[in-house]
This record gives sequence, structure tokens and C-alpha cells, in this order.
Amino acid sequence: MTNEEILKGLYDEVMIGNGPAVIELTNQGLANGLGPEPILFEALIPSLEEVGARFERGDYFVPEMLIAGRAMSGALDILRPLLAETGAETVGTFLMGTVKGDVHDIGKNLVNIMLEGAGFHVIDLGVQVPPEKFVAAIEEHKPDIVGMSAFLTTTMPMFKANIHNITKAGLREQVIIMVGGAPVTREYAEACGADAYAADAATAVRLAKELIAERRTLAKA
Ligand code: B1M
Repeated sequence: MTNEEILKGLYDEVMIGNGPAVIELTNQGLANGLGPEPILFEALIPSLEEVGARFERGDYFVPEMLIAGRAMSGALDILRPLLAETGAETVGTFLMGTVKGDVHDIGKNLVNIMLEGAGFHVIDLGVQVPPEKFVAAIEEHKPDIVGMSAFLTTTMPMFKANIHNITKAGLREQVIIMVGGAPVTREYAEACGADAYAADAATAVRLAKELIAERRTLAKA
């Protein structure tokens, strides 16, 4: 099989949620010399985007979306160590969670993998994280950055609720708050009182590094 056929196969098999085939093709792609990035950005993510578009058009329903998501997660498990293998020193602690009411985690997990690859210590609170859990985890782990993901327009308002709770607990000045997720915009992030917004995992990593460096410089001055 050529690499092009493998990428096309991955795109098609995620679309129909064929987990075993996705795992097999991912392994085959890697054995053929395909890097994790083309597998991710040229096949897996575009396929899930098409799944979302089909769902919007009413051609797909929740079960199809669910099995496609599971198929993608299987491939991510294989790619995780490759995407995260820089061996960089810890550059900071990143506390991450998908907000209350939201079960989407593929995007969050991808951001986590890239952060780990860049040398961050990532503490993942999982999905459907209530405001009080964010507060308790900040008190316990003292992270540099708190990251919140929301993937539904109905759960995005939880950013504001979480930030309000963190402020009420007297912890707002101690942490940088970054938000993201498919429906989130920079304007929305600003309106919620977040410090940063990133549209994708690579931007999240770049911004996280910049913001920590900035804060450390300010602390020294
Ligand atoms: Co749902 N879903 N879903 N879904 N789902 C979306 C998000 C949707 C856009 C589909 C659509 O209509 N086109 C739509 C939301 C519409 C909206 O509100 N704007 C939607 C809906 C409506 C729903 C339900 C309400 C459906 C229903 O029940 N009627 C339901 C909600 C359940 C709930 O949460 N309470 C639901 C359920 C599900 C499944 C469980 C079936 C499954 C989730 C599986 C899982 O995550 N474990 C699922 C899936 C798979 C999707 C789509 C198809 C794929 C999401 C995904 O993983 N994308 C999605 C359609 C789409 O996105 N086009 C859809 C790939 C991922 C790599 O991208 O998540 O954008 P993304 O993450 C990116 C960036 O956003 C960014 O970096 C990531 C990597 O580059 N990022 C950050 C993410 N977090 C960040 C944090 C940061 C910075 C950047 O800083 C902290």
C-alpha cells in the first residue's frame, strides 16, 4: 500500500468508525515511514471534521459520531508517545479539563499530548469538570496555566462560571487561564475574562510557553 492509500484508508475508516482498521492502518503508515503529523492532520482530523459536517446535515447521528470518535482515539493512543517524545525538561504545569456538561475529549487529549511533547507537566481532570473541581485542583497542584476546553455552544458559558469561581477563591492572580475548543473564538475568550485563546494544539503550546516566559520575566523584574 502506498502512503497515499494509507491516508485515504484512514480517512475512510474513521468515517465509518472501523476502529480495528484504523489501528492497523496507523501502524502500517508508521512502518511505511509516515510521520504521526501527516496521519493526524491529513487523515484523522479531516475525517472527523467531515463526520461533524455529516452530523450537521442530518446524514449522521450520535452513534456514528461516537464510533468515529472512538476509532480516532485508538489511533491517538498509538501516536501519543511519538508526538510526545522530545524528552524536554518540564517547562511548567498545565491543568486541563473539559468543562461541566461536555463529554468531548479528543481535542483536549490532543492538546495534552502536544503540551507533554513540549515539556509541560500536564494534569488532566478529564471531562465534565465542575467549577469546584478546577478550584480544588489549583489549590492542590499550583499550576502555571489552567486550560479549559468546551466543544458546544451550550457549554462555553462554563468558562465564565469557572473563572468566576477561581476569582472568588482568591486564586485568579496565581494562574494564567487559557481556553479553547471548536466553537470558541478569541472574542468570546476575552469576554469571559480568559488570558489566552488558542484555536489548535500547536498554537496552545506556543502561547503557553510565551505566557509562562512573560510571567517569569515580570516576576523577576
Ligand atoms: Co459532538 N458535537 N456532540 N460528539 N462532535 C461536535 C462538537 C459538533 C460541532 C458537531 C456538529 O454539529 N457539526 C456539535 C457542536 C455544535 C455546537 O454546539 N457548536 C456537536 C454536538 C451537537 C454534540 C451533541 C450535543 C450531539 C447530541 O447529543 N445531539 C453531543 C453532546 C454531548 C455532550 O458533550 N454533552 C455530542 C456528542 C459527541 C460524541 C460523544 C458522540 C463524540 C465525542 C467523542 C469524544 O470526544 N470522546 C462527538 C464527536 C466525535 C464530535 C465531532 C464529530 C468531532 C470532535 C473532535 O474530536 N474533533 C464534532 C464535529 C467537529 O468538531 N467538526 C462534534 C477533532 C479534534 C482534534 O478537534 O475538538 O476542535 P477539536 O480540538 C482542537 C481545537 O478545538 C483545539 O485544539 C484541538 C486540536 O487541534 N482545542 C484547544 C481544544 N481544546 C483546547 C483547549 C485549549 C486550546 C485549544 O486551551 C486550553
